[in-house]
Amino acid sequence: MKAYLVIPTLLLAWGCEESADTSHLILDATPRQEADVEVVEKDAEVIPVLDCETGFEQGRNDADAWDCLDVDECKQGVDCGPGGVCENNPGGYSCKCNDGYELVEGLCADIDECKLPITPCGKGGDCENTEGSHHCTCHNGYELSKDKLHCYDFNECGAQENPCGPGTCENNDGSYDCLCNPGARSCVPPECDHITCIPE
Ligand SMILES: [Ca+2]
Ligand SMILES: [Ca+2]
Repeated sequence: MKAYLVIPTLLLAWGCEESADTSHLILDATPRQEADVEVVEKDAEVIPVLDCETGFEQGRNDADAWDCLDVDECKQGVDCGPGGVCENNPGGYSCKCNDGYELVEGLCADIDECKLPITPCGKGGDCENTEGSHHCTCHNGYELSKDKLHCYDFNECGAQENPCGPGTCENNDGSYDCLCNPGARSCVPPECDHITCIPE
């Protein structure tokens, strides 16, 4: 729907003694008269009143014509929270959340990874939530990943020195077993400082 609004200042700007004929003014232009014509033309502009949809507002487009232009909500101070950035789009905007954040009621809020059914640390470590991430403290038999976000089983059998001594090492989740050679027996803490085989 379009309506039109005419700003009615034509006569006021011209004054009483001038002609209302614009072509006449241009032909006989003096600097002062040219200035008057400009004012008249500007003030006589017909401004349409546009019925813009939500997210748009009336303004001049690139071609200097009146149009419904997208409102950039991001430049109007939309708050996405500390963990996200505002992204403008036609007719609206969205909050793009950083890693470690999720959209909650329109804001990017920290994800509490430690409250997930299976925490990123797994059963091999304790989880501590942090803003935008989390930390893991790994139990014995587990090692921390380089990004410090996971605990993985440590393969004791892959170490340079066989922890079983006279026996075969078998890795398992969180520990390892020793299958002792003939003439050797299993020894576990606290008798020995680690799981190993000792001579019988
Ligand atoms: Ca977190
Ligand atoms: Ca292991």
